[in-house]
Amino acid sequence: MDVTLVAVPYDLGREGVGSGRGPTAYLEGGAAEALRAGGHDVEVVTARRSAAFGSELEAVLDVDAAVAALVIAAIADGRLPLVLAGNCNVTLGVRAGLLATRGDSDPDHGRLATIWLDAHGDFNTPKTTETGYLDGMPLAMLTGRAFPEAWVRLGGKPLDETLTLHAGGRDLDPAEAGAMATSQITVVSGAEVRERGLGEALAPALDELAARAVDLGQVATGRPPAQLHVDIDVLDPSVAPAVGFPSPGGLTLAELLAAVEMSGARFDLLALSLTSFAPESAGGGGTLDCGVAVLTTAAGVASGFPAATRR
Ligand SMILES: [Mn+2]
Repeated sequence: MDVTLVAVPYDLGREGVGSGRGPTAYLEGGAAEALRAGGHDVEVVTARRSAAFGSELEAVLDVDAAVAALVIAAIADGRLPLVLAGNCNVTLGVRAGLLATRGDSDPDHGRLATIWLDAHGDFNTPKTTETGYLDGMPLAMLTGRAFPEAWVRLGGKPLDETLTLHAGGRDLDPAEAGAMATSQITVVSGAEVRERGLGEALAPALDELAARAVDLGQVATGRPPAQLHVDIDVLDPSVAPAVGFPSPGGLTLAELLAAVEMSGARFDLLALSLTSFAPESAGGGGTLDCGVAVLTTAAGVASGFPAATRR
């Protein structure tokens, strides 16, 4: 598989601070080399904000527009975009890029599903947030509930909630949790994973999501397309502690890699966004290794190699 690593060294539009250092740390820690060792051709590009920092929202969307352009270029070259980002808002830019490569008349345009693995809901809106923290809202932005003007700025359109799966969540604000529970998003909570095991909890939810995506396409051939979002804080802090908002009760690394493989078995994975690694926090090295394992696993399943034959 030809892979483009898209580095997005920003934390809410601010360059090289906090989790904005994560992408560079992955690259300096051997992410490209690990992918090459797996047989992939790797190019590395970096997203850059085009204008001076104004408001946080404008800076985020500026970065997302740059990400979209790099995703479009990667897809045009037949490459898989693996996006390393400080925070989760970057997934809007990935979606905008993917949609732009397809065009409004393509039936796949409407059935691009999103699988979102995250300790947090990321589903706050300006009305439900208790802190105003913008990166508590990216899934709500993706689905058009928060700052719908983002889709005017980026092009494309919001994600259909029925094509959205959120898994591994365990740290949601009360109003945010209520909004997610009454939404049409398929939710597999971290508690469900703990109680039932990952396979039992996630497989039927992924099956349903894939069936809905196929139904929405006019031609139900092949696997439906999806973008995969992995906030590395979906892992338990005992495994990946170097994140901004660690939350206990998370996945093991084996469970996360299995979730990536289960997603790849049911969907044509078009892009990955990997977020929230804060390398200067304690435990940075172990967290880095986890993220690199996510990258190599995602590239492997997107290549269609069965897990058993990958090295
Ligand atoms: Mn997140």
